Parts: sequence; C-alpha cells; structure tokens
Amino acid sequence: MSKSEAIGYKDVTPLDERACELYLTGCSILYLLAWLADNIGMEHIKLNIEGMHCGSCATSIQMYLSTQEGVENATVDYNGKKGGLDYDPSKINLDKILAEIKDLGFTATKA
Ligand SMILES: [Cu+2]
Repeated sequence: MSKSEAIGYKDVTPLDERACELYLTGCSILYLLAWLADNIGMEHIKLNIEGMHCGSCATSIQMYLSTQEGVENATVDYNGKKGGLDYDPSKINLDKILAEIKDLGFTATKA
C-alpha cells in the first residue's frame, strides 16, 4: 500500500503523492500550502545518468542544473547513476535539460 492510499487518497497525481509524503513527515499545513503554490505546474522527472566517474561529477551536474531557470530541487546520485528534478514546462523542457547534461559530458535519459 502506498502512502497516499494509507491516508485514503485514490487517483493521485505525483504532486498529490509528494504533498502526502510531506504531510506524513510532519509538515505544517501552512508549509504544505506554500509548497503546493511553488510546485503546481511543475513537472517531476527522474533521470538515468551515465558517464559519471566520481561524486564530484554528480555534484557538478547537480549544481549546474540548479542554476537553470525553471529547474528546482535537482539531485544527482553518483552511486545510483541517477538524478531527479522538478521543472517548469513554461520555462524549460526535457530535451533542453538532457542536451545540457550532454554538453557537460554525460548521457542522461528519462528513467
Ligand atoms: Cu568525477
């Protein structure tokens, strides 16, 4: 059973799901409302990333992504060869994000 089912949600979007997780970790309702206001309209994607040689590679990609307009919450995991981020489709698209990672010398694909 997923966390959202646990509190009685059905047909949840990824946004609902993540809001539920925040709620279950004890976030206040005011924080949740602010979080939702920031995150409505954002797309969440997970990436598989090839070509990283060490943790610094992961840090470089993560820092670079974090500077891109329309990208939030970028994370890159060297050991898992993966990453994730939220982006605002009105400001940036997935192809551009993947192309930018490629320009850094790594190969990213949607997970
Ligand atoms: Cu490296």
